[in-house]
Amino acid sequence: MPAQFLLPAPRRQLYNDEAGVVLNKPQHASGGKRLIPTSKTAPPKAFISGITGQDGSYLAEFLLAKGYEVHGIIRRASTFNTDRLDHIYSDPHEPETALQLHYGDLANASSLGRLINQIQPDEIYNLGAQSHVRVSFDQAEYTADIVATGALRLLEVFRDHVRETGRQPRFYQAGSSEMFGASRPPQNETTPFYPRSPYAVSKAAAHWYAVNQREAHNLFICNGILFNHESPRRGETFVTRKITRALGRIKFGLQDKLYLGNLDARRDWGHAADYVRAMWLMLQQDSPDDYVIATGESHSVREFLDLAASVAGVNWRSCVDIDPRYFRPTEVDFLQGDSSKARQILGWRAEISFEEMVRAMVESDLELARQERTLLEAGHQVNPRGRVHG
Ligand code: NAP
Ligand code: F7E
Repeated sequence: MPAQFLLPAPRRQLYNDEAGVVLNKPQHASGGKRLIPTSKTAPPKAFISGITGQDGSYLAEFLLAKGYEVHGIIRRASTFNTDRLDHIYSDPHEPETALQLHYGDLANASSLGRLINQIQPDEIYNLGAQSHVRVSFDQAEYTADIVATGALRLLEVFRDHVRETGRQPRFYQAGSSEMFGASRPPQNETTPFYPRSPYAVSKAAAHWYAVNQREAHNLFICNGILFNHESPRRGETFVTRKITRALGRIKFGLQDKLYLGNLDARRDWGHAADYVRAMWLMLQQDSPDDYVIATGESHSVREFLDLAASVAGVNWRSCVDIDPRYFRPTEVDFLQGDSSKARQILGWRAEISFEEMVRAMVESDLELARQERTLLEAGHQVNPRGRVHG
């Protein structure tokens, strides 16, 4: 369904011209309780960069269910890029549309500033990123521009907005366990960063920009340090989805081989639906802080493959080949998070187990493959998706 985009009309004057710039002390400095929702009639508003991604779609769903008005930025693309949102998107001409999409890009600060000033969000979630670690070795400068400088652009817009309006919105920065890189597991908030890719270096820079803005300007900014989280909506070039997608197609006779890289790497894999709840919880606290979000369990890529293949009923040893192109120049060998702080302060814990997540992903990709097979058998031509390597 073609998506249409709407710029909402400004609801009230942005700047207090009579009084000049309003400099209210941020609420968190006095340990006050959360202000939003501001009234019984006005729903809280969230602004999400990266709304078309895996996490953005789960977060949008989560916030809509909580009664938020959700605004997301999408990039102009020559093909539709709102697949993950189509089920919650409604025509903006309909009254009371709670999800609104706007063109925007983390490379373009002035448009971000206009949007934040027009929307006046209560919560800003910066999830936008070139998020593929392997790709970041090929596109280091671009990755730095979007992941590190892009975060800084949005933080600067946020800071100006607070200063100029006296409003007290809150900011979530999507940090990553990749920042720990070569540091020994288990990793928690006190573990030193030792990034092993341009992506991880950029995320570490974004993390410190966020910490510095919080301390320098007394702003409500939280860094979530999230370990890997997956779902049936995971991008198809990340290893988990690459595996489940291929197993589905192999099962239905649509492909023969799956080429992978390092099967020994270990990751702490959770489910994205659990992890977006943690993002929101961070912004509901009295004071801003940084939190590790993880299951505490670690599995190798081989273990993931074993389990997924047994759910799919495929003998992976006969169809998986190792292709060195998927090795990384510098690998992150072992991630296992310790999220005791989030458990104690946020009351957060992962509710979906590793086994449940793998099963959900495999079943969803078996269904996709079944659809493809059915179309082929009915004589339709089907162009398989995902010809790009990753
Ligand atoms: P994802 O599926 O790759 O989504 C990334 C999102 O960022 C997409 O909406 C993408 O838009 C958008 N984006 C890319 N470049 C942009 C730009 N220049 N301006 C604005 N938006 C841009 O990633 P995810 O898995 O949902 O992850 C969400 C965030 O959490 C990312 O920052 C990621 O680095 C971080 N993170 C993820 C994990 C994980 O395991 N999933 C763990 C830790 C941290 P298009 O759809 O147009 O490409
Ligand atoms: O790789 C190995 C690969 O690309 C996981 C991003 O969301 O999580 C993600 O980054 C492991 C690595 O995710 C293939 O070498 C083997 O050791 O699924 P991945 P990632 O690099 O951990 C973090 C937390 C983020 O923040 C990132 O945004 O799997 N692996 N064979 C492979 N990986 C891929 N992609 N493809 C393979 O064929």
